Amino acid sequence: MSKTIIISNRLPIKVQRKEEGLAYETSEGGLATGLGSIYKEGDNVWIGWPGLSFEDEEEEKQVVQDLKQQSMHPVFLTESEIKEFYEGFSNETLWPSFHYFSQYTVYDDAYWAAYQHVNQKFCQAVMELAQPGDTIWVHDYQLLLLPAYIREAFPDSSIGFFQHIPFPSYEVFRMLPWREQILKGMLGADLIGFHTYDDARHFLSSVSRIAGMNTAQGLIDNGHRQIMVDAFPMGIDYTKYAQLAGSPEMKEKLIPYHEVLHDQKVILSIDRLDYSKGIPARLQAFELLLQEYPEFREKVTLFMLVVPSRDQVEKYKELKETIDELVGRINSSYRTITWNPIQYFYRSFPIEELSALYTVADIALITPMRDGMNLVCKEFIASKLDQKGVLILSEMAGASKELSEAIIINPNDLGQMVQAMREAMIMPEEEQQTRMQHMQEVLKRYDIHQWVSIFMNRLEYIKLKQLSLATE
Ligand code: GDG
Repeated sequence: MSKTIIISNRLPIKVQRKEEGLAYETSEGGLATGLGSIYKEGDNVWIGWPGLSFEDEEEEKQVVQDLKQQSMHPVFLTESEIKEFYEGFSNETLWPSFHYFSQYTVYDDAYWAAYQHVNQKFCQAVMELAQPGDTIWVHDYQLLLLPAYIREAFPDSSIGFFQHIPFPSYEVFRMLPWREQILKGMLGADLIGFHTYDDARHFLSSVSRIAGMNTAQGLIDNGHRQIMVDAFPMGIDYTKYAQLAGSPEMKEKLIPYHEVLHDQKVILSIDRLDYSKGIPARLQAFELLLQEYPEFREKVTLFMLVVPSRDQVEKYKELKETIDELVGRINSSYRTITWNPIQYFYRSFPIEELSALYTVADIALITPMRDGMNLVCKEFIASKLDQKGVLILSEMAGASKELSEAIIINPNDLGQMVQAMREAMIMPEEEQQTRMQHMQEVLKRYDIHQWVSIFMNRLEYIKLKQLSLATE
């Protein structure tokens, strides 16, 4: 019986070391939910890094056994691999480059060597568990070389690859010294998916110009196999967010918010700490709003959640300082005894609290400089049971391609962001509801379960097509 293997850098689990031993908490992330119905079935398995370094081989053996019960298989990384493969090549080379922050890109051969080595390590784990004919789905930019490594070991297997972050234009991608090896790595897959057609188009253009392959109609012929490239915009677990927002506990959760906020409008901003998310420009635009439209002072509060992330990396430390300074400056300039313009939190919240914020917010201000998709804006929409609320969304987020009823802005245009906030503050409820209804329909129809099933069906289709071409 063939099985399905999912591979991502991180396993959908958090491991914690407690006094009584190791504790495992399953992730509530969208991908884990969507793939839950797959990896937990039969012999299927999810391979990935459990996110901690362990003390000795005994402890590692324990982790292998514990995770096996939950259909997971760990790949252990050493301290230096975490530094060079994960923080290094993945987050200091590929991440900035693919998000069009080329000036931040670190070009380091040692990072590249570690990246190749760890991708091989993941391949070893696959080889231990896979049989020829299995279906394998590799996720994201940390594992771009893995499809080709697996292909070498199992030439006939079905391999899908999905990239969760943007794929940059050829002119940006070509700057990477390892561009050709990266493309060849990805081309080990049979189906290569991105969030948007633009990402897919950029990838195809790099394949044609760097690898010299024919890419007509999103199909690549590498001389042995036909490889399909397409857009699969990722959805969310819509029902989960709608149910959370409508749960009986939610009313109670909202009481303290209403006590503090009275009749103020709430603008919500939620992101991981990352320069790609455009947080400083968003703060500057909010400051301009208060400066240019004094009538909004004491009438609006910005709830800004920044979730700690990668704060060992220098660029992220600097960003945190910039945000702290901006928030301090704006609050100290405009606050009154009864009003604080920005409620700023630098920590993560339980999902129920997040849902309360989505429910209470009048406006979601999502203005990344670049974002593969952005799920926060979709979760906000799913939480709006009364369909009141306005989404302001950057045109640089993949989600803007689907959510055309949002107020779409260019995150580099502060003036436009100020006008968008003003428009959102005074938008009639009827208009809010019409826009929200359209966006909800799109997200309900194309949720995370649909996304998984469409990708898997397409992978099956291209595999059958390859077979029929081979027998022609
Ligand atoms: C990458 C791409 C693409 C946030 N704060 C808390 C919390 N979250 C959850 C949100 C949402 C998720 O984290 C963030 O998802 P995003 O899509 O916004 O961003 P990335 O993490 O950068 O993810 C991105 C995504 O992959 C999927 O393909 O959309 O473009 O960069 O689900 O709800 N969850 C909890 N507490 C928090 O404080 N529990």
